[in-house]
Amino acid sequence: MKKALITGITGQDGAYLAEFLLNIGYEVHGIKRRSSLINTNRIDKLYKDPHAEGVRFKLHYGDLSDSTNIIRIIKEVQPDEIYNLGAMSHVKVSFDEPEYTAQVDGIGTLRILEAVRLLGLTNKTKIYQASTSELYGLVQEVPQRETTPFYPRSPYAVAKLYGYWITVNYREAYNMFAVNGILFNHESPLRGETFVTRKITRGVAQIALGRQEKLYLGNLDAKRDWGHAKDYVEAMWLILQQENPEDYVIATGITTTVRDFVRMAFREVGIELDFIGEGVFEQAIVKSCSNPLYQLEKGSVVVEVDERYFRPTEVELLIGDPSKSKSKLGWVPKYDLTALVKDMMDSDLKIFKGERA
Ligand code: NDP
Ligand code: GDR
Repeated sequence: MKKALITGITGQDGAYLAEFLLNIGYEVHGIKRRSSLINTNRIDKLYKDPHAEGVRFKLHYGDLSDSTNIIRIIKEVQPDEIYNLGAMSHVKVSFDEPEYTAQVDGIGTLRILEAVRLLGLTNKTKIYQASTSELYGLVQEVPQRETTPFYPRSPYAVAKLYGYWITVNYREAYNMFAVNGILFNHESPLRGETFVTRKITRGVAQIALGRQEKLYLGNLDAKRDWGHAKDYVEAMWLILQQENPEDYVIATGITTTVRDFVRMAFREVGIELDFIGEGVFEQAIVKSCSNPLYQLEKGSVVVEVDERYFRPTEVELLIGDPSKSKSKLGWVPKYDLTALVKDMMDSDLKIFKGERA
């Protein structure tokens, strides 16, 4: 039975990846941080009493800022595969916590690689590094592919740039199977609530149900290549199953503005919008509401721009070229953007109607 170790198992991707790996027969170990409140909501359904027989899902306390626990856990688990998904993953927050972000997202990656090397596991343990389309930052080329030059635009992206290159360096220096998945934005009903897509789907659900008047957002012009996290964790696994260690872009190849994502989410509940005004004065108002369940008056303002959500340096356009992952990995995503928005809206409506925890 193959053993996988996942850092960031309590996050969006960690939860989907753990479920996927358990379904294909892996023993899955995860590193979770100690917190004053329980932070395992996303993986609670995978949890089994460790006293029971044949349990294949195990959690260990740890933190990417502490090499000693990383070494101890890797020594204990002796994993065949490590998925390094743990990170301070919020771009805007990284401007407020730049040093911590560098410690965890940058040096944290080194801690994993070095632990595997020091423990003599270079021939056994394959390492997946969660790299990101944020590395491309300021547009150098579109669509962005494996060979596109990087130009990071946030402390988060700069930290991830270190993670990217230290992974490449350990691969070349020590002949390790250490690889980067350069994943473009991927979302789901499990997405953190302060990332823009989930903020929108939660906001739309609450507005439709009459519990909230408006949604405040930042840059509506930003363009992202959005896919579904369920599809993207399968790509992570495929990358580690290849004969040769190589880096891959995982993306849909289609880009959409934040404004259009808002439009699509409202459309899911039968509400059409008009956008009026420009820049910080832009607003979305209700043009029509065809769903009798939701009593929204024509002309009411449902979205406003608030400059507090602007970033000191923004990434305006991301669009990935998934040709290599399609041809070499045979990766085929099942969700398009419409299906993603529907999945997220259905889930958030259920949550706010009290039909789902
Ligand atoms: P989330 O923010 O949902 O999850 C991040 C995970 O990292 C959580 O489990 C979190 O723990 C954990 N974590 C945070 N700080 C530490 C630390 N100091 N030590 C150990 N663990 C820590 O992110 P996603 O699941 O969306 O993303 C997974 C990875 O992929 C991240 O590295 C992210 O940067 C990267 N990525 C994500 C993309 C996306 O669109 N989702 C695209 C490209 C890359 P806790 O639950 O306790 O906070
Ligand atoms: P991103 O995701 O920065 O691309 O990083 P996020 O959803 O935070 O922002 C996407 C775009 O939307 C704009 N935006 C807003 N963003 C947030 N969070 N809140 C708002 O109110 C808002 N209004 C507009 C942003 O300015 C931005 O342009 C995500 C993370 O998962 C990273 O960890 C990952 O590496 C990248 O995706 C790929």
